[in-house]
Amino acid sequence: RFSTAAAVEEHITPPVDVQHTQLLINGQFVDAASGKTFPTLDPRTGDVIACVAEGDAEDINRAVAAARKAFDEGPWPRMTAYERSRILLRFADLMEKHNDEIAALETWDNGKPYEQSANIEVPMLIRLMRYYAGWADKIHGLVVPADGPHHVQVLHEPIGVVGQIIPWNFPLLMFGWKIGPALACGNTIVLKTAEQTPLSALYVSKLLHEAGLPEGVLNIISGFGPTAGAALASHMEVDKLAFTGSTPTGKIILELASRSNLKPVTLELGGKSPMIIMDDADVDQAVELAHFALFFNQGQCCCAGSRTFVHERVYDEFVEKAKARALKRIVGDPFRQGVEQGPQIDEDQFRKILGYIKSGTDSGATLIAGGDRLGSKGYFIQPTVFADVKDEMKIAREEIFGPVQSILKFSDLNEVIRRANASHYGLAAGIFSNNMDTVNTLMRALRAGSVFVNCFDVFDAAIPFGGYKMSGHGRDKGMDSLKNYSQIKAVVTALKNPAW
Ligand code: TXE
Repeated sequence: RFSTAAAVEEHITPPVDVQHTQLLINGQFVDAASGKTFPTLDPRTGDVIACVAEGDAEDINRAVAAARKAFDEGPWPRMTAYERSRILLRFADLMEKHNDEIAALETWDNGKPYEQSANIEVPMLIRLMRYYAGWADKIHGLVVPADGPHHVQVLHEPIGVVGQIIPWNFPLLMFGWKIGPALACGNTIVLKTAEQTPLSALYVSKLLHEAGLPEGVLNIISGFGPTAGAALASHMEVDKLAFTGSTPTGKIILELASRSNLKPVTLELGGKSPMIIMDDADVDQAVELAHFALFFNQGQCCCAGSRTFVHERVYDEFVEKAKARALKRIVGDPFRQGVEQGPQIDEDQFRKILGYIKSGTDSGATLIAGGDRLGSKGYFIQPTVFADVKDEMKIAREEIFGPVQSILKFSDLNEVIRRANASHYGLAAGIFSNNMDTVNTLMRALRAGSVFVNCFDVFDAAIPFGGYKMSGHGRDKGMDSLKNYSQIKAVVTALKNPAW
């Protein structure tokens, strides 16, 4: 049984005030040059939370000029790496102090359960900042034993002004994945938040300045993709661009970068990740893991395990139990204790998901749970499960980005490898098995940037994350992300006396 209508229609007042709605340029909160604002909405109701300054090309110009000056003349790239590291550590401490306010703002603007924001996501952001603070003074070059009478050094330098564009599904974590490595390497930044979720990045950026970040190093522009985002991607003074979002927008970004100054681009895009349940599985555990892999964050994860492949020997039992688990999922106001699923982010996503549910039914998949909205306002959707899904159906090929599980049957290992890899995407894959040979075969054969074995969505700061194929290029998190934000300089010095 779904949670009662009351759980999605009686709302708890968020325990936080909105403090910052302006753009952050050169260390100051300022209005947009045009004076325009746009509303950011509460996904529980569709009501306006606050009106936020709407940045466009002119504001991107102002922010890039500030970041350029901070890079070319400011103290940031010139201070010692240890000093940069200490600022990031102080930032982490301040966020720890304000953990619950930050979490409340994130939940209000995004709709994710408060318990998830407060106990998982804000702590992960804090851990991430400490992780990159630790890297700041460990990024060093090489001395290379080249042939000939030369002393050869390879220096790792910051790349310059970095443009970053992030989505709305994990507003704070995406903010951290982007700014952490860029700051540790000594770059300056112009970051555009998603139009659906501008609030939490502004709040924590204020704390970062309190921690000692010099002005102009981090500039935050709220605004829309085709205006502010496109201006950032095509800016001639931006030295590198990092993007997380949809595959179609990733293509546009790459084109804008190549048409302007050929800035290098890293992309983290969509996915259609397989979650493979083998026949040796404990079915109860497998159901729970596959449920988490898909439904976590209202199904709004780029790496969601959105094709649940189940071995034919355990298929019937799995389907029955997956249905029961989905029916038990607690949907409601995300500020309510114990709620597992809040509303989807906005009307567009809500309609898109309901469209996919209709497509699943129309194409002959068996709807075994959910299938409709929940309540009469806001963007709540029933946890939905389809069985008997076939590879060629739209729901098995395209990113739904919502609480809709698709279960597919398979009968042998080679078959599931072929079918799991038959996707333009390659972001993640899950394996559930205790058979070492099966796990080893699968984890080597699956073409995905993350393979989770008997777990899913483990996002620790130290683990690199990114995609194969049309899921993007480059890696966020881990030491690999530092490469995105470093320039390499070879210094070759002629030796007068090669003997020494
Ligand atoms: O994404 P967009 P949307 C997928 C998911 C979702 C779909 C659409 O399937 O249903 O994308 O979501 C900025 N130039 N993902 O429309 O458009 C935009 O302002 C420059 C997967 O929200 O990619 C926002 O800041 N920037 C994903 C960011 O791009 C532009 C997370 C993401 O928006 C732009 C989110 C332009 N022309 C959605 N157009 C993941 N990989 O995690 C838009 N933007």
